[in-house]
Amino acid sequence: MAEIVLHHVPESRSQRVLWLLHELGVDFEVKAWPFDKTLRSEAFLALNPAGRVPALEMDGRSYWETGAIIELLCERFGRLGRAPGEAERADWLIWVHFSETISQHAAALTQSHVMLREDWMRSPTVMKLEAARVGKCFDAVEAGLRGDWLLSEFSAADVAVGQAVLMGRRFHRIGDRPKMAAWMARLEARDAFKAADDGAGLYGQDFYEVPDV
Ligand SMILES: N[C@@H](CCC(=O)N[C@@H](CS)C(=O)NCC(=O)O)C(=O)O
Repeated sequence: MAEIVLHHVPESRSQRVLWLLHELGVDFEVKAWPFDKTLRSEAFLALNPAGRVPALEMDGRSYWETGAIIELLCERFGRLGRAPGEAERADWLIWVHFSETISQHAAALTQSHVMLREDWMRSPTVMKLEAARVGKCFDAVEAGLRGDWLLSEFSAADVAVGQAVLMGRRFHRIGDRPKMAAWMARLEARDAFKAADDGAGLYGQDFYEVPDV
């Protein structure tokens, strides 16, 4: 078995770690899990007691929480992070963890649009609000982009926020945010992005319209 094993559900937050591992150019294996009760099995809970992906086996233990895994991998491989004391450290941390803010809205919308099958189970008002909040997050990305990347050079912050935007743009279009649209095109042109594009997973549609309320 490889020294690093990523426990992964396609198109979920674990794609963020998959993409980063490809960017880092390290050897790893992927163990794919279905997005169902299997994540509550004893075998999976031993990897992440919260029953969520990603989980990453490395150095004889399992790590969980995407932001923590991103920090650990960048420290371990000495690339794509910003170490304490470096000028862009604070901004790097902010963007890496801001990806979770976007993901929380995308996760709520995924639950409403994809997981809850009956109309009575979902709240159109909440769905509309959550989609609008994805848009507010996109505004922050548009405002934060001053050059080609979120920081002065490409970093794991671009991977983190870029993958969160992939999830978020299923519910709110990038629209008239030209810097963000060009940045996403740059990200999607990267070999590591293409290598982490693992096909169908959580979603059956490219875009889910906001309910008319
Ligand atoms: N904050 C956590 C969230 C992890 C998370 O909720 N992952 C979702 C997939 S995107 C999941 O595994 N959900 C399974 C469930 O809620 O049962 C992280 O970033 O690792």
